[in-house]
Amino acid sequence: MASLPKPSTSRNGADVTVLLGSQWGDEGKGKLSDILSAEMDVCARCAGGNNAGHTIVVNMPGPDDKPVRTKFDFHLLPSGLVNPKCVGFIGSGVVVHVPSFFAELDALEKKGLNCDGRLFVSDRAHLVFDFHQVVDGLKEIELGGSSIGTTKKGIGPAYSSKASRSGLRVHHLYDPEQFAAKFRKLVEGRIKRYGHFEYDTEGEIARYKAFAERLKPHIVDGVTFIHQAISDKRRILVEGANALMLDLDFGTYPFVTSSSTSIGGVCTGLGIPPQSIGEVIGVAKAYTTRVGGGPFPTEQLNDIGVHLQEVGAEYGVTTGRRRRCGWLDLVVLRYSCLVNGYTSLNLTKLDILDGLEELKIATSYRLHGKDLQSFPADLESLAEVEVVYETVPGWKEDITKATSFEQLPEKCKAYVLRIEQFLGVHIKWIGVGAGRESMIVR
Ligand code: 2SA
Ligand code: GDP
Ligand code: MG
Repeated sequence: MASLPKPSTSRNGADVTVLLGSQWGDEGKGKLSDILSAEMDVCARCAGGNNAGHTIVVNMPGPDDKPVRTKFDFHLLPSGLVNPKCVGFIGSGVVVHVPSFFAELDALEKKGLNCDGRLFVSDRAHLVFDFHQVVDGLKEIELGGSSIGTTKKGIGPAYSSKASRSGLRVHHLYDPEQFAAKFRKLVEGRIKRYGHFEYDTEGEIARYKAFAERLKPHIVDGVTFIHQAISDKRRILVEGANALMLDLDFGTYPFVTSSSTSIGGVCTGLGIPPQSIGEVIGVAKAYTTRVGGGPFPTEQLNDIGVHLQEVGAEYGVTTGRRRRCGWLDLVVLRYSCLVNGYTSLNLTKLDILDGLEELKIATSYRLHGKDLQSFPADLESLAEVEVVYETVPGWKEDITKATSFEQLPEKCKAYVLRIEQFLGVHIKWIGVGAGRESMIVR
């Protein structure tokens, strides 16, 4: 791999670099987050919870100092923690399931990653409880055929508690009486709404008393923490979870997650002003995938879809679900660029297209014989659009060993340049394999 430059100079001299998913998630954000975090002091999460799944493949020192290929799956914790000098921060906009927090932390430590003194959680972050996960499942059953296809991690119900102003935040753990009273009320409310479900309310209250002690060293005033880091000129990477098309406002509602996964969520989820943000990097897969329900205009329910799914190993990192697959959709990406204002892009999994005879790229949508001028809000329209494709030749060569753009086959370069030209955003990184070393920097 060519040596990585520091993230390029930002638009306004600001130091916070943001990395966001530009499609429906699983673009490979974790991998770039890991690479950039080698140069960062802090890697922060601002939205979502342990619904996210980021896989990172790195060489860890093994016995006799021989490198051992190691796979890390991150869900709630920031992926940057793979780098021993990087501090992880879970911001106020994240919803935290404390048992999963510790399970993930323990799993990392088992694989040789010591996170002592370098993982912090905002006291304003909301808590996800097991009853939220039960309710997530019950809501999906209630929706029947039109279910969202959630991860059942309780994300929607936890953000509902937050929005309805009855949620519990991390700081509530340290006022046991208030915590117990609010907790009982919350559970009662859910039982009233969804009918009786088995739940050991008092047992949970006791369990959280113990969790509170163990969590204490990790808790900080989230606003002070991040502003101190900014004024100390720390290099900060914000790692987006999920993606623009799953954003509560700008995604394919209601087939979305329940947080702001777009650029706005960075400010609201960390408590920082927009002028502190410099680079905004969009991560885009060279084709498209989606987990869960909802319209997907370029989906390929045929051999191509199966090929992408199998060669790309497209399975959910959190739930193991098969991901739906289709051609690259530039209508989605243009909309994504508009909302998030990417300053550069990382095109990932280009190697998965190796060997395909020809490739299709969606360049516009038509509805009832007319070109659509923008991405439709209405899902019924989205489900009906006719996709206009450009067909380009594929390449036969294996690109997984390429270390520079120049080494890529001509047809592969043309594919990258067509995307760049259409979107008008520089493709600075190109992923050609799962490992940390398989990243071309332009
Ligand atoms: P939720 O659980 O309420 O956030 O689900 C709502 C929708 O958001 C989608 N969603 C995701 N899409 C892609 N990847 C996600 N993370 C995991 C991964 C997914 C997995 O990295 O593979 O393991 O299944 C993720 N998390 C939420 C979800 O599919 C719903 O469409
Ligand atoms: P995230 O949620 O955006 O972090 O992405 P996921 O980790 O859920 O899914 C991306 C998958 O693709 C992971 O298994 C990565 O190891 C893998 N991956 C990332 N970039 C590349 C790439 O350029 N090529 C290949 N072959 N795999 C990649
Ligand atoms: Mg993922």
